[in-house]
Amino acid sequence: MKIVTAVAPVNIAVIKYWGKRDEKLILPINDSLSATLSTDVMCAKTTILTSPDLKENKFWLNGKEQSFDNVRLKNCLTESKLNYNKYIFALILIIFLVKKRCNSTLPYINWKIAICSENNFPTAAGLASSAAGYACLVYALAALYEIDGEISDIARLGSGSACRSVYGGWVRWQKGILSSGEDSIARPIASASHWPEMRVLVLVVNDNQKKYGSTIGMNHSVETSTLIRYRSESVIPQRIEEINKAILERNFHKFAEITMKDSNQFHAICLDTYPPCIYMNDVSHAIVNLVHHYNTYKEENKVAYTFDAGPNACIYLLESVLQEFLSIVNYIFPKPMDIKANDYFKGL
Ligand code: 2P0
Repeated sequence: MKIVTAVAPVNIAVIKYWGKRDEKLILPINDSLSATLSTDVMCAKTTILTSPDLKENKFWLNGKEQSFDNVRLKNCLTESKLNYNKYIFALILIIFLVKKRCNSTLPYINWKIAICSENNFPTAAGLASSAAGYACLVYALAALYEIDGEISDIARLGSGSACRSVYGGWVRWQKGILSSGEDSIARPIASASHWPEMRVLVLVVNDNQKKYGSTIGMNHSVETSTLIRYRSESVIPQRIEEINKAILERNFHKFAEITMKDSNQFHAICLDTYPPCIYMNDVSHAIVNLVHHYNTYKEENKVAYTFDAGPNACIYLLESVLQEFLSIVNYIFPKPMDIKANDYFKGL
């Protein structure tokens, strides 16, 4: 019997991934960049067991057993039908690809496996649950089958943003140019210890499941938004180099400006999508106003917001202003706001 456990945290993008050029291979239209949080909070945990005594493959997601080896699933694999169950399909594909990359003489390669995955935060509420989940799954499988090399490309096939959670610290997902997707991989640009004063607050405005999933939302954006092309072709190439530089130089003022501009442009694209997919709500906008007022009062950017495909705010700030900013948030939003994480992102 062999058993492995992996933990992978969520990542919070400062340059957003939005839009694919290849739906099946999950190839993005633009580079993106994120920080992977620490494993203390908001992470996925996966345990995989393999044993000659297991009669069938088993899979539990957040405590619920999911059907794994059944006829429809096998049809789905042979006929490449993605419509049965996207998650299970991705799971089978990932297992297949990991096994293909490992040493085929491993004595337990043909044993059945039991997988147990869970998140310690709301699933599908715009809090990057799929990124942590798939990164964790791939990491655990790679450990089980003793793979040393590249795995971010396999994680990407589960969920695009998952490729960034395979690494800790600051991570850039380069879109790549090859149609095979081989060069669409994540690369760490700096470790978490490079900027040890950096903190992330997640202000949970609403943890219900989101109305429009990211996959559908970004597909509609690619089909209908004119702004999305302008962003990927004319804005991101320069913007990503600038934020890379700001991170390497630990220039918070510049980092914050770019982070907030990119969040705003991403949501402008969502509004430019027809019909629009609106993720932010009035509380989200109130947080935006609060951050700008705070930065104006401080006469430089001390805090940066960024919003994913949901109303919840991710706030980047340095330790020196954490307590003051938190007090203001608690004063202005006394009750419904649930401050989920006061994160030290140390990486995997
Ligand atoms: C990001 N998001 O860069 C952006 C910002 C949401 C907004 O990556 O279709 O769940 O599975 O590749 O990875 C969410 O997209 O989408 C996402 P798929 P995914 O974090």
